[in-house]
Amino acid sequence: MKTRLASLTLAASLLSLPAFADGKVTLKDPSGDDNGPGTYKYPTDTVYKKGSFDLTEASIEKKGNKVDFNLTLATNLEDPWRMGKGFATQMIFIFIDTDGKEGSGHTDSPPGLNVQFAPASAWEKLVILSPQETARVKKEIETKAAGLKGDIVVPDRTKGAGKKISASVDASLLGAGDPSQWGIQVVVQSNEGFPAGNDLLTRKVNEYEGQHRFGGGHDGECDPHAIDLLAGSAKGDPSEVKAQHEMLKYECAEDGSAKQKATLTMVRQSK
Ligand SMILES: [Ca+2]
Ligand SMILES: [Ca+2]
Ligand SMILES: [Ca+2]
Repeated sequence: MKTRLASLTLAASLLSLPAFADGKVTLKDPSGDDNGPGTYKYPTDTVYKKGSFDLTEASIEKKGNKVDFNLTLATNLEDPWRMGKGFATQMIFIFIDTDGKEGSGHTDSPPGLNVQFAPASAWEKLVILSPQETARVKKEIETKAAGLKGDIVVPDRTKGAGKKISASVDASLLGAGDPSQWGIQVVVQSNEGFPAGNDLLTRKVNEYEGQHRFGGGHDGECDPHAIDLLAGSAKGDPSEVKAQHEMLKYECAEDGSAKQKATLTMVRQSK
């Protein structure tokens, strides 16, 4: 009887512990899918070398009172524009659903991405990794995404080395919780120092690619300005390419506004 009770108690305590509650999550993405909904092309300038916007892994780990972010791309980072942070052309958006509750959080995104989130994937926090000065990124958020600014975190330092863009932020800025339990979406964009209109330092996708414009989309704002993102089970499986293309499906109205915006969902660490 005593043994049975003990094993029941053990079973109960195991059940209450979420699987993989180890403070760390590693999500993988297939390579070669840096084409948004399947049609996007890189700008023609040689600084946008092959693989520059191809995400292969996103790792988030809580260490003490810090949360470390490591994003791996398919090619070595370079700093052709002398930004001083070890990378230049990339800009990474990490959306975090900390509570997993339908309808809780933001379903919109900062201007320039042209995506929305499904209500079940509404986000609580967004971490932006940019090669721009932190002060500039914060000022852009202040003026262009005022309604979201309380939930956007810009790390004090972001650096690129090898194929990795890394940053660390105070865990308190991301609310409570264990990264292995979060819903996460990572959107790869390109750092644009001279953003058009109200775009938050993002590079436009047009119908035809140009020296500093992605192609294969639409000249209006109905197309998602997202080059790569996580999808499916985030294990790097080839099926995730199709899942990404599905997620980034969009429809344009005649005036170039969105008839149906691309709607993103979160991915989670597989149990
Ligand atoms: Ca990829
Ligand atoms: Ca466009
Ligand atoms: Ca992808």
